[in-house]
Amino acid sequence: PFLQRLLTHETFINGNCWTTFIDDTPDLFRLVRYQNRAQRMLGYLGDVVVNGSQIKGQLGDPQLHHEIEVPVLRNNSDKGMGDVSAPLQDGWRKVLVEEGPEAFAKAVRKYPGVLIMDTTWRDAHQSLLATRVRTIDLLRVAPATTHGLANAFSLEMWGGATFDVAMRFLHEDPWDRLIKLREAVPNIPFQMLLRGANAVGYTSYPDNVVYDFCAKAVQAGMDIFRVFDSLNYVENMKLGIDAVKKAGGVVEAAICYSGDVSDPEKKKYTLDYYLQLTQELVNEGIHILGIKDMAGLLKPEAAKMLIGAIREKYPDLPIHVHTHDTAGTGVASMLAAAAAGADVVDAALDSMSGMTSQPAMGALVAALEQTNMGTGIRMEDIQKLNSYWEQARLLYSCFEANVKSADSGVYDHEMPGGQYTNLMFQAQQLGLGTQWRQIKIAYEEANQLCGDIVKVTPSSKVVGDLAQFMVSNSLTGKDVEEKARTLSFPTSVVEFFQGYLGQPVGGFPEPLRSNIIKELPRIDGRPGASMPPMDLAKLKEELTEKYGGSIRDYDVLSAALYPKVFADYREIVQQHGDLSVIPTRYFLKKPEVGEEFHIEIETGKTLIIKLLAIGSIGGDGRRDVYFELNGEARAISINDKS
Ligand code: 3PY
Ligand code: ZN
Repeated sequence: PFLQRLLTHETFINGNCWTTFIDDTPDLFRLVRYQNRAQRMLGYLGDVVVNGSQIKGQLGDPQLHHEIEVPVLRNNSDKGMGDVSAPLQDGWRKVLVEEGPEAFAKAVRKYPGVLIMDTTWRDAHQSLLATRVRTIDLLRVAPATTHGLANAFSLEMWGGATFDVAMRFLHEDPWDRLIKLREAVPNIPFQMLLRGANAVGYTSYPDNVVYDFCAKAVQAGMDIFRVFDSLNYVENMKLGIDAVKKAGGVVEAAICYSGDVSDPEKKKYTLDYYLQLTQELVNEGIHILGIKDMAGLLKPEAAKMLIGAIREKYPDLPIHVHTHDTAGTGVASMLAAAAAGADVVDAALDSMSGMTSQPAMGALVAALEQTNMGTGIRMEDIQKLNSYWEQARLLYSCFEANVKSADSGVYDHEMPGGQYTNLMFQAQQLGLGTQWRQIKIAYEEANQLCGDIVKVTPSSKVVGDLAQFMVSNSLTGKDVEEKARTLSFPTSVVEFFQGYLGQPVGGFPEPLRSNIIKELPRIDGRPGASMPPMDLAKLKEELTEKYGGSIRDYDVLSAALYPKVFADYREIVQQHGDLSVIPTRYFLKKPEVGEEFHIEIETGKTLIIKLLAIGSIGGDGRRDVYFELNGEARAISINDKS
């Protein structure tokens, strides 16, 4: 095609071809690059045709066989929502951008109703669909969302597991997701989950990495950071809080909720404990207090007690409550929280809600409408957005964890929503599916062995790993205590007991700690405090040398947080280009022969592709796959792995 283009070029035909012609005709090179890009992408599609999708965790094919229909919302001009074909500028983000985090927090506190954070773009799919929702499907619903959820407090759309899963399993860039969505959604604040000193990772990082990460996140479009620590260890949180503040973001410092404040028998995580913790966070000058009920343990009465007590003591502090609907109490608990003085509560669009995800937005909004705590979100818009997510749920059906019902057993095992589906799925894959019940029992025991800790990423991984270790080695809690010196525990467990995550409430249980870590070093303060800063400038040089000049500061952070995951991701990009633009149906499943589909590789540049035929296998174990690409036939040779 390059030659063809050259030979048919007007200048060339007219014989005016001098040596600088090629330099003066950059179109030719753009063409080559573009052809190259298309070819590399066909390599991916061809591989899916021959070998099936290799996306980890995928079981079967998507159940949706057409493009998701994008909803069209009705004009809402009395709210300033005029032309629904363009993004809306009005919303809470305007207050934040124009007046800054303090004024934003004050305005939220003053709002007469209750505001909603929509978790559909982060926690909901992390909890139901293994975090597998791709940027392309978020971008498609973004225009409707800017209007439908214009009065939402925020959209949770980044952080938690989305960062590494994007690179690791979806082969796409998490920063691009943030940047592109920001452009599409100028009016609703974006919120992310920041694991304090663990940032978006599973371990502690040097302080400068956390600072730089937050600064770059704000630069790319992040607004509100829910900062937590997986052990409620305030020293770790202080770092995250300071990093967000310096970056200019809104600090929502979150208490992770464990136990049951309404149960006098539960003595560890009491109302007094949470009030004391709130005071410590307030001392840090936070903008908003988050109550992060990651497992869905906050029963309605407990919500009333906890939020009521904090509201009374801190009348000016905005309170934002998060829960999971694992036991089925989500809506009731959020209503109780709102009645007790919460300013913001979390929900997910109906078809992405329930069970291990957040409570249903429609139910919550409808219930709040009957009170004087309206959310400013129209029910009809929820229905329209919901129709998109109903279809998306089918598109991603191959990542469903198959949770079919509520589980009030969560009050005993206390598994966070995201981990529940994950562990259930892993148990099935490891052939331990029938022993799922055993895993839950072991999880409860493992938690007690660790000292009844707060369980949320990454501390929940420690308990989960220990539970799986116990089940696969047929060990009871008592066995673990007795044989601890001779057992070879998972690394995460050993490191937890060494103190690599921080200090748990009430300290480490002894003699178990000493028996597990033996002579290994102990960290008795904040783990990051003893880490030397990472030389990010040097890392950038190394990456640039390896990958060329396209390395951005964002990439440096991806590599700093996840060196191996980033390297693997880059390798796939070198091989196939940016795969995030492939529509999900063709990313996960081969097209039918003769089926035509489109890939917009950049604005205004679309590949029109058709699968023509699949060749027979050659002696070298390879097959040719024939595509039509923008009207031209292309053959791609693919190694048949079957
Ligand atoms: C995460 O850290 O990813 C969580 O979702 C915790 O709830
Ligand atoms: Zn959550």
